[in-house]
Amino acid sequence: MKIIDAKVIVCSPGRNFVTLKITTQSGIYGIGDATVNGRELSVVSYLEDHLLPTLIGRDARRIEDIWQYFYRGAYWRRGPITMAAISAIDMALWDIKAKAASMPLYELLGGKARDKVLVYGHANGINLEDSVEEVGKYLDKGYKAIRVQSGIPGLEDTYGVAPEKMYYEPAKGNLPQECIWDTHKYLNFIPKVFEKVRDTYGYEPHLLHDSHHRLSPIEAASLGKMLEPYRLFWLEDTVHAELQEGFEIIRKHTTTPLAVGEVFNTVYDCHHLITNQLIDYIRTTSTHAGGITGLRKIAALADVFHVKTGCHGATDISPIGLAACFHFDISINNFGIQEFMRHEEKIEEVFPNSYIFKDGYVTLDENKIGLGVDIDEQLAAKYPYERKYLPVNRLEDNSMWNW
Ligand code: GCO
Ligand code: MG
Repeated sequence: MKIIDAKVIVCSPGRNFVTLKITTQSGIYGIGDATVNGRELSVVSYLEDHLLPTLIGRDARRIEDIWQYFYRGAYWRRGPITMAAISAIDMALWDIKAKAASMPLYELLGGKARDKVLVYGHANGINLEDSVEEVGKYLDKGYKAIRVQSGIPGLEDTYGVAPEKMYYEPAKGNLPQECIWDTHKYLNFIPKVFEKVRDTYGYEPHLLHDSHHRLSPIEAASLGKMLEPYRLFWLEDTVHAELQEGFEIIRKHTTTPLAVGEVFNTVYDCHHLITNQLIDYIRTTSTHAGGITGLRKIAALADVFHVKTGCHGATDISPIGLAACFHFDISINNFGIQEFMRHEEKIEEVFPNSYIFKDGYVTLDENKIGLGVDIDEQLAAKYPYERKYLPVNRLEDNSMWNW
């Protein structure tokens, strides 16, 4: 099954996406997601200038070999750009293989290990009352798990909060927005949000929270401790995980479950945290950690060490990347939860898909072969690329901080 064509499609139906389409001699094609938010064109160049010329002519059936060729075959390996490019190739090849077998992809991954995939949505409020109200809306929609973020009194902009609510996307503007951060204000406020949410809705819904890399290990430990009474499903990205030994400090002090890894790209980024049981959920995702092949390697290691998966599924993961996550989620045993932010309608139109949300879970259409998602290229062409940046953070004294 010879690969005869591979092309990159960039579109911006509300936000930028990089899509790879691989076509084989038999006429079967597959698609993959290579979007890196705010750095899209670097992946386009890595694919077009370096990988695709060597992909043409290869046998599309040899997924592991092609993965290894691009992973081991690169002297300068790993990193988000390299791995997003490999991810897209990998996803497209799995899509082709499953289409050739006339099966939904999960069948090739061992079949369903569960009937449905637990997902969490995002309740974002500009203040405490607004956040509590938003949680109610998600409960009304049937969500069983909800991530809660809130504007912080005294801070103008807070990660995870925007007027668009359901379709929150932080990358905007022709130049990066500069936000001001203050950990003291944040730590004083966030426990009150969870206290109010639990007082209002009780302990049945799963609640999650993302600190988005802003704390030091001891601050993270203190937050985890303060949140213990509210029994979170997870506390995510408290610290930037570059210094992984820092997680030992957090772990020593709190029983709040910890999630990390949406910015990780390989099993080597997470093996210390996994093998030392310093985290409970690994957030690596299809689009950034080497596709289905990369994710399966990470999940297999995690399984041995009581770590479950919780794939990143923000709106910068296209419906193709999200579909790849769902097939992976449904087929492994140590699945924990899947992030599901939902895309705007015009994105859904460009990427017609077949995953179905109902009562807090996503199911996959058994009659759809491959990934069960496509790209409408004519429609995509109507939305050309727009340069957009993720924001940056400064502290109140104007020094740089993590966003
Ligand atoms: C999440 C993430 C996102 C990221 C975004 C960056 O947990 O969903 O933290 O909100 O900020 O994906 O591109
Ligand atoms: Mg996150």
